[in-house]
Amino acid sequence: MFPYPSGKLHMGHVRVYTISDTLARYRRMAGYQVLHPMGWDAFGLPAENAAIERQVDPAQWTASNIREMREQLKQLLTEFDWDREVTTCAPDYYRWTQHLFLQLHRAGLVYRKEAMVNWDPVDKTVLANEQVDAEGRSWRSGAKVERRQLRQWFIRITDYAKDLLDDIALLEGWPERVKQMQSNWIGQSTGAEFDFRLQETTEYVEAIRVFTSRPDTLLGVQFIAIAPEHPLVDRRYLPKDTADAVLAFANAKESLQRDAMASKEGVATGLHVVHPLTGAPLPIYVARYVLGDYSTGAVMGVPAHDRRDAQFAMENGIIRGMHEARAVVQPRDDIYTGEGILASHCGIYAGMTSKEAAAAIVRDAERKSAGRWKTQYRLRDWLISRQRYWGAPIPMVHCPVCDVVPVPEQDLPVLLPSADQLHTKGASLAADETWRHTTCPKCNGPAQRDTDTMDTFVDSSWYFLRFPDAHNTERPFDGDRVGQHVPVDIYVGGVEHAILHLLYSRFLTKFLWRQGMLRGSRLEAMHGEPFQRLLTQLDLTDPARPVIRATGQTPTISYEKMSKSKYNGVDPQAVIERYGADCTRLHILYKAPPTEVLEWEEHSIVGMQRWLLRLHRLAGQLAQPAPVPQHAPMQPASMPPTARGLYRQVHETLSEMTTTFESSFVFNTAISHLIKLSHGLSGFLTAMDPQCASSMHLARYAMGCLVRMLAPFAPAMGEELWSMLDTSPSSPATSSPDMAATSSVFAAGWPQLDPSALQVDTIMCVVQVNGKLRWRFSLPADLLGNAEAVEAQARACPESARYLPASTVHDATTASPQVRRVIV
Ligand code: ANZ
Ligand code: ZN
Repeated sequence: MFPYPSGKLHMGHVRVYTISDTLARYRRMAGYQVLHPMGWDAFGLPAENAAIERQVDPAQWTASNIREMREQLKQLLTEFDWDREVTTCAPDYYRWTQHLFLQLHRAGLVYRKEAMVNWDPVDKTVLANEQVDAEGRSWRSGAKVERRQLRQWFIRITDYAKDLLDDIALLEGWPERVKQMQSNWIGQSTGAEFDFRLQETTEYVEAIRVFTSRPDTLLGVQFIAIAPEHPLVDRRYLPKDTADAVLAFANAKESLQRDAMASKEGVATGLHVVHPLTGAPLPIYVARYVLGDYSTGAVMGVPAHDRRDAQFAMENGIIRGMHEARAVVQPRDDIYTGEGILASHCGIYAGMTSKEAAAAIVRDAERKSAGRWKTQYRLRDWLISRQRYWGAPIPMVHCPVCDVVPVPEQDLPVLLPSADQLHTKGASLAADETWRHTTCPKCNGPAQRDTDTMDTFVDSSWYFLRFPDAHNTERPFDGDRVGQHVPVDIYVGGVEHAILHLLYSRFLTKFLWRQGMLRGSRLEAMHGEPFQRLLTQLDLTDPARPVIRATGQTPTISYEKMSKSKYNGVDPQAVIERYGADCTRLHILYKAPPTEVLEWEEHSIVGMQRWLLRLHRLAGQLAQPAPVPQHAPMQPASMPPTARGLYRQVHETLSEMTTTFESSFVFNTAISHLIKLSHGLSGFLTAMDPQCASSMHLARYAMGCLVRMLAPFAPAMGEELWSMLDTSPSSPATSSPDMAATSSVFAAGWPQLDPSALQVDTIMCVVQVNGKLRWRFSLPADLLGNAEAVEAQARACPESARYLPASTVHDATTASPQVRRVIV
């Protein structure tokens, strides 16, 4: 995930980019072609605020931040494809963001609608929620912020709700938790909708539609509650004697703050609906607990079975008790939210179970065209308008004659005006009258540009698709070319993006794939999903707690969030300068697996530094004027036991490392295996005869493997040690990128695994009699799988006389490759 160019790398960045760099380096060593790109999520509010505070141009501020952070990433020894660098605030990028906006518009997925925003009446600008302080004042002008309805641009992501939900099943390489978060955010809810016809006829509104997850409770409806934003809340439709009070209630600022406390507040409209099945009249209330932007913005009030409805009904005197209001039989005169048997006063539905009743009720309502089954999603359409300067301008023109007209493709990009106005007139493009003024692309008459810019989530919803074709000047990318590269094999980033960024990227990629703008067989198989594997770093807002496996207890944990704000002086640059990039990289991966919280303990980085020094000494001991051996001196079977032990350890480590890089990503354990291997090698060196050529050969071979396994984590040390091992005059003493490729450890490739090294001679067997573990014995490995021979071996043990009289051996399954279980 590309970073926001705030100006300085923080430790969170260091972790993410060390992981991706380590993976990329491993893959390259293993023979893959790797596209490991980098870019900048460069539009957005912080740059604009910094610009206003410092009286600079946000473009310059951003560019200098990018320069600094690019340097820092290089100091971290990350190897990115800098020639594919993508910067979202560059016109040759945002031109394509605007192009994609127009594609969405053409496909009918963009529309304008009124929405509520924070309005600063002094600066005459819209404020983000973060710019309004606790007293509701503007951070900048200090003015009391107003809530205003403004026309805003939306993307109809809800059209994709079902696909976005269903296709989560295809995301096998994603963490379960992230998938759960995606699924909850989309929030599918199944139930029915019912239409309640208005009793008092109004010309415009005929019926109020509600969504309910409990159609079986339709017979218990006592009132209808609508949101303050509901279209019925309009002077034209309201009775004269209630209109003032209803409008005053609905327009009060508090009516938009929905919290639990507000649930009982409401006002009667004086209007009524007719129950679709019984014909009974029911009052309509405007209620604060009804959300204007969920489903239809209206609910059927069932006090006997819903707590909020009950609270509202009691408070507003709609019912006296629950008895007459219940639909489902309940044990006490109380609110009962479960399912049950329909109550005796429910006519033909009495006695049915909730399920049967729901089916019958929906069927009957359907016959009267007053109801139907309905699947509802919590997901809202994506509000992308920002009344801010530092973003991609929305490529639309407002003409008094032709209405809203898209900017023609050949006129893209709609460039941002200069930032001069920003310091004097406020942060919205609306302040720049010269820029605003334009001609209509349709009728050539005078017209106005749209002054909104796009949410930066639009910029970041497609940047990864630009990397494989970063210099395309004709299109955002070539659909076939990029279709070869997506889904992205591994996407590494913070879990704070687990919802919105991933959802928007999934949506946009699916859209492009469905439109035929992206084509590829893997994409086909993944239904246009953008990311095959997702590797997320835990954020401290995460409520999940680790559990100690052995005891099942929750450990006491202390941690500090590593963000810019709570950063406690851990400046990666200072750490890199002090300990070196290799040590910093190793340390950050060693301290915790990527999905867990990282606690920064600078003092423990010293241990890592010492280990690297020890490796340096080892390489010095093993230096010879000869190439680093690629193979062991002889077959493992003919090695003496200590040599064989070292050889096995090399390959066990190699096998662990490969699994780590390919699938588990548990880098801390991988690094501890490397450390153990270095201890094994030191021990072997101390014990071996320095004159023995084949021992020396093996030791150098082992060190060569160790160095190659270290290199993805610690690239500089990897190169250094590799060059030390071979001191022949023809080979360079040190390596640098422009030297012959063969001198680099990365060109040496990933070591080859020798499976025969992993073979073991004996296997530990446990004997379990009637569920009790009785004894262990060691079994010759070649008897594995031969149940009779295993049983014979078990019976030959002295313990068998006591525990295994004449019982039959039931099972001789393998519990693990190392432990054989004999169950009696
Ligand atoms: C009647 C009823 C009876 C309800 C009952 C629940 C229990 P989920 O499952 O989260 O989708 N509802 C519908 N639209 C609403 C809105 N705009 N604002 C607030 N509440 C709304 O929730 C669906 C339930 O939430 C609906 O089912 C409705 O209350 C309420 F025993 O209808 B129910
Ligand atoms: Zn026009």
